[in-house]
Amino acid sequence: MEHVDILVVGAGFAGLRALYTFRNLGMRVVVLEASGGPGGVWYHNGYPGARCDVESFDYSYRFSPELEQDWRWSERYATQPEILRYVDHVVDRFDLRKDIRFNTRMASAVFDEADNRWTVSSADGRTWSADRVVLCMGQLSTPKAPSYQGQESFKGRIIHSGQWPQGEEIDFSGKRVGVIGTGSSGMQMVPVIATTALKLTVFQRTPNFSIPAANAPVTDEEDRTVKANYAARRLQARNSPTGLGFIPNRMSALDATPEEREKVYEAAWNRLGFGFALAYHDILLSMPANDTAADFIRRKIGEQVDDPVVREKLTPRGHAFAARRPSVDSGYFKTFNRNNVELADVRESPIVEFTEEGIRTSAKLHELDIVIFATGFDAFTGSLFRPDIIGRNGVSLRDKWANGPTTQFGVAVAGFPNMLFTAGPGSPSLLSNVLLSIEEQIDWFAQFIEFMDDNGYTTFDVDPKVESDWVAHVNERVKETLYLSTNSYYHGAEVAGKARVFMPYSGGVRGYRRILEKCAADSFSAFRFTRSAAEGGAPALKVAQQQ
Ligand code: NA7
Repeated sequence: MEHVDILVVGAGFAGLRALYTFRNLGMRVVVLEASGGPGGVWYHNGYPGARCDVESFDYSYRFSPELEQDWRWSERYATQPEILRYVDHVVDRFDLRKDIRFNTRMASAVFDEADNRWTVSSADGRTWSADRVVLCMGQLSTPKAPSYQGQESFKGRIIHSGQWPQGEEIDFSGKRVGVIGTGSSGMQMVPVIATTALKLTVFQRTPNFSIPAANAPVTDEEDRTVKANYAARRLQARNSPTGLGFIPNRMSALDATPEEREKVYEAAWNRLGFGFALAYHDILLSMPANDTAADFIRRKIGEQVDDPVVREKLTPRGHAFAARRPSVDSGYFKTFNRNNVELADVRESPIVEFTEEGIRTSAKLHELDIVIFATGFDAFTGSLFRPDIIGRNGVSLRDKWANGPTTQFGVAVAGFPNMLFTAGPGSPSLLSNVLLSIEEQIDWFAQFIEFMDDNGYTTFDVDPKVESDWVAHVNERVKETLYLSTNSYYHGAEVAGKARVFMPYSGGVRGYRRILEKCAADSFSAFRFTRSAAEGGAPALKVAQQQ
């Protein structure tokens, strides 16, 4: 058994940052990673057209000014291969590889109350003993796929967008391809696959809002300008509600004249991507304000699609814009004007079964050679529920969260001492630039751990009352928004039977940081600390106070 100060689980963006940061504190850190390489979900999201829909300059680490200056992004929105090249560069540049155990899936983590340590076991039977565990396991990392009658009989190939075959170039030419799902993954791959496939059928359940990416190569001048002002850009991102740098228009959409709105929306449509949602500050707060944005987008979508029947089917109705995750696309809607592309509306004609030849809907049989499930992920809790994570009194995280996740500040759970996690339920997470949120949290974890060490505390835990207050606060904040007006993975609607609880924190990146900063300024008094008998005599309990 290997003894470490901190065991990090996951070598995606969060795990790598955690390793770098904790190692710099002088800690012995080991990272367990189930995959064969670093990058987290990006390692697996290798489908054609996969790219980040946050701008490259913002979806990159801020901890090293030298890294910021040296790395040259080639496009405004980086492709998956470029992101993986960046990740590899970071791993090598900061000599992280030696402490990452690849092909090592955590099977269990058990808190031992006798010595206040975690025993972590891998699926292949290795074990580690750790003072602390930091879970960086991703919020959209555990793929989910429907299971259809007759699926096994299908003679073609089935691939999930989030489990794309490694090291294999899939050739779609001459093939009849079906894509199920029209979230970001489906919308990104459809325009690309359509260019080579013989026939592409898109199985759509819910039409999605999408803003054009306006992707383009990063010019040398842009690169120079951003790099000359990187610190200011980062600051703006940190102080913006979503961490993407967009400062909301203070005006209400309802106070503008139709002509003014048209101008504002047109400018946002042409350039802002996700920033469109902040074209007026109340787009996500008021349904009438949202309607003005949604109407504009619906019109814009309509202008791109020639066939009136297809146009209507592709037009999102019945849910507020951005209340579920919108996409940022590159030519998705125009793809349906191609002769080799067909839209199969599975709300109108549901999928009945797979056959040897393809997919039979209630309308007809679609003959297919390849089916791609772009059906998303078991969000937020999927990865955390896969291993057995056992806290005090033998309680598993699965049982503790049976009615939905409960956390303190989205970083720790009562009854699971010395365990922290990044971008989880209760933090801005998927409502923000996740990379920025991860870096903010890990910097705070470093402060937290140093505080414990400086004070001789060996164990922290969460007061259940503080935890339930935080959950109540998360639930209160979301009521100010439109997020609850529709079903989405933000509140567990993506998996049948999953607890319906709103998971991310909607109070914004800046508001969240202020709460963490206040907690640190108050000597982290919202947490419970103890010293081990061995190190400080009788356990000293620092009683939790309300934050
Ligand atoms: P998403 O955004 O969760 O999208 C999944 C899509 O798959 C969505 O259109 C779903 O329709 C559809 N889906 C899921 N199950 C089915 C079934 N059974 N039948 C038909 N259609 C189905 O996942 P993505 O991979 O696209 O994107 C993940 C994240 O990556 C994204 O949010 C960004 O953060 C980037 P539904 O809307 O549920 O009706």
